[in-house]
Amino acid sequence: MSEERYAIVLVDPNLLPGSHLASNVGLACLEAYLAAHDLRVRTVDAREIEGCAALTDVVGMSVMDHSYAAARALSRRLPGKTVIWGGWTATAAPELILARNAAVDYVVVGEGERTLLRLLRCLADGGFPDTLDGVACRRPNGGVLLRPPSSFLDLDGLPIPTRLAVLDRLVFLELARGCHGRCGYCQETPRMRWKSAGRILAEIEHWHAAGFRHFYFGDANSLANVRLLREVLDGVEQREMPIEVLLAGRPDDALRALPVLESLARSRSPRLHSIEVGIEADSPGALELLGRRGTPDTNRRAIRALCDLRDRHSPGTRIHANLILFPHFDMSFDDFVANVRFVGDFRCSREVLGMQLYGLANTPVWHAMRSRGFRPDEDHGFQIAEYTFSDPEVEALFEALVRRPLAREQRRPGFALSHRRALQHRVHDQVIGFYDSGDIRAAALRFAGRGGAPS
Ligand code: B12
Ligand code: SF4
Repeated sequence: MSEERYAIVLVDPNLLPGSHLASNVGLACLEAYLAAHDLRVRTVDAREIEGCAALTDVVGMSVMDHSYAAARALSRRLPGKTVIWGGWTATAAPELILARNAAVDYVVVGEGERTLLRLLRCLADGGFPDTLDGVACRRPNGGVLLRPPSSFLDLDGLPIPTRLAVLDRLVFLELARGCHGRCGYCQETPRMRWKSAGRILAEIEHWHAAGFRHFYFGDANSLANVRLLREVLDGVEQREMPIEVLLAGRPDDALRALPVLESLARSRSPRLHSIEVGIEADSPGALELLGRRGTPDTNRRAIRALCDLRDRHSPGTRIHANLILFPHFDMSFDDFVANVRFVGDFRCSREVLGMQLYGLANTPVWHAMRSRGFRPDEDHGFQIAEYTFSDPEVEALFEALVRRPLAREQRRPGFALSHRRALQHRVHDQVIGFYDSGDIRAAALRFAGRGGAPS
């Protein structure tokens, strides 16, 4: 008797040495959706695909910048299969991907659930998906055909994601999709949609019944809809589910959500585990260069208020202020000094300190970088990470503080993410050193080998 075949095998191509497929929320949603439409699906990691490729004609890969090179190599090893890419990098650069990757047949752009189902049905019927929204493919006579998605999904209508939405006992729960932030360096679509409180509570009940207690209200926007957040937290309290929540949002949203956050900080069930706030930069100039709403004043008021809530009601809660030390190639030295002052004033955690801005494919920042002649790195989803700063003092400082030490680390055999993180910690220590010196500018200039008479 022949083994039953899969309509598609989904792959997370990101294979770190010694790792296994732990979690991927996108694939968790796709698995659940296809299964709900009676398709046989299997999800595997990069090592397992070789073993089960014979059981399917179609392989789907979830591609982000850090997994781009692995996805490309894997796709080449699947001759005779129909290869479909989806995910963030795929969505950002479908034309480039199809032009550079002969092994990729189709790219699904944006939300994958309905589009992938339609594409699989079309392929099973022997059709050519040139009329399907949200699919990019090669035209038979050359060139790429791209039909952007024409509508968004009703999030309440989607099935609850599978166990792949859980990483180390932490459940990643989508409250919304899209983001109205429109920051110039972000690939997120500006069209924002929310799940209803009832649906979110049903998901929490589902995972709670399965024994999970930690919930990441993810997607950078859990503070943006204050009424929804209140309804969800009240619902959790009424249902007496002893869970811990991790929240994320922008400073202005955190300020608007303060009353809700205050009652959450006071509550023992649900408990406020942590809040991650996107500061990104703490000078008006750098925020403007990033195309980011908000001001240093909102940044500071938000973090101060959150630290105050923590100190008064919930000492165990962690406040993460995400900041990019070198946030733009046209930044000034004063922008750097302002960032150091922020890190020092709030003793921001070294774990969330971003060292530099990355140009993500097809964002306004990326286009500006390209017009300067900075080169995309094809192995990292066309990201731009190598560039010079227009201010010579910033350039000298970046070279001494980040670029040269990072290059030295990367030359070591067995360079891994942990080495990068260790460097991030050393940079953080140095930043605190600049701050504690009492004259940030002079200390940083001295470090950069540019003299540095006190200003
Ligand atoms: C929660 C989160 C995390 C969590 C957990 C991620 C997880 N377990 O999946 C943690 C903290 C671990 C994490 C880590 C990282 N993350 Co993260 N993360 C997120 C965040 C905020 C939400 C992810 C999520 O739940 N999405 C909801 C799902 C449903 O959406 P989705 O993944 O896009 O999937 C849909 C479509 O893309 C598509 N699709 C996806 N795959 C496929 C495959 C096929 C075949 C098809 C057809 C369609 C398809 O269909 C899906 C359903 O509609 C996103 C931003 C966001 N809003 O998505 C960033 C984001 C995905 N992360 C990002 C990054 C950079 C990282 C890190 C590299 C950070 C770092 N420096 O370490 C690591 C990488 C870790 C790893 N190995 O994957 C970037 C990726 C950018 C890029 N272009 O690659 C994002 C977009 C944030 C950003 N704006 O920069 N992350
Ligand atoms: S607020 Fe965050 S998710 Fe929203 S557009 Fe800006 S960077 Fe992207």
